[in-house]
Amino acid sequence: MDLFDNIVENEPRNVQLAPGAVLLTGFARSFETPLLAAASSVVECAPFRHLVTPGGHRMSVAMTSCGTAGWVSDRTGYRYTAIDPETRQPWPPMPDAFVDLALRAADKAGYANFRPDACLINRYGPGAKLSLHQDKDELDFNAPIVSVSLGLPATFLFGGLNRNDKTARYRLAHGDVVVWGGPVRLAYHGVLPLADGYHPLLGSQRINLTFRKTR
Ligand code: MD3
Ligand code: FE
Repeated sequence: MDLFDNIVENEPRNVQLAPGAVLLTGFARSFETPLLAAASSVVECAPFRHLVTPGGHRMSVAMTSCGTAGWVSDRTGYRYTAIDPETRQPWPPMPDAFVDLALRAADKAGYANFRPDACLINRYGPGAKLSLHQDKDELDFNAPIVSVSLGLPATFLFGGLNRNDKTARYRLAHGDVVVWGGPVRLAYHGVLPLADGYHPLLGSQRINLTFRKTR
């Protein structure tokens, strides 16, 4: 690979992964500083926690939320709540930098006027993974989900509408944004165990933001 190849490969691209799924490579890179500052302020009010699944397993990914709804799991099931059960306070409001980025990314992918009411923040350390699942706790499947990857790269698994459908693998790197809507909104997806590494801004972590319209 010569220098020219490298420049071309690092150019931001819009890639259609499947009908309804658009990868905007590097889209969030120019917003990394305000996004990470906003994420830190959310985490100060609503700390990361390892939720327990209905099956009783502690999730390896640490999570928190902001917006008027936050995602919660415990022995009784999964749901969105207005109150953070840990702090017993409303979830922190969604920072302007978050709303702005989600709206712009959705717009670029062809989904005008995206107004998320929840943002889940996932923190992966080395070895953390997310098993294959569907996001179906939201009430409005017409709205897309916008995901933003920050920090260490991860291998993302993207399947079909049935758990047993064949999965494709995509590498998601710092600043990559994916908009998931239309036919893939209910597709199975997951994240392979995070490989150890070092990112200049985030150290040995990956942070993923997912913006959702839950109602
Ligand atoms: C495809 N997060 O929070 S983001 C999740 O990297 C979640 O932390 C992963 O899955 C992460 O629920 C993946 C990409 C993503 C998010 C939602 C989707 C892909 C999706 C919904 C439908 C189809
Ligand atoms: Fe998901």
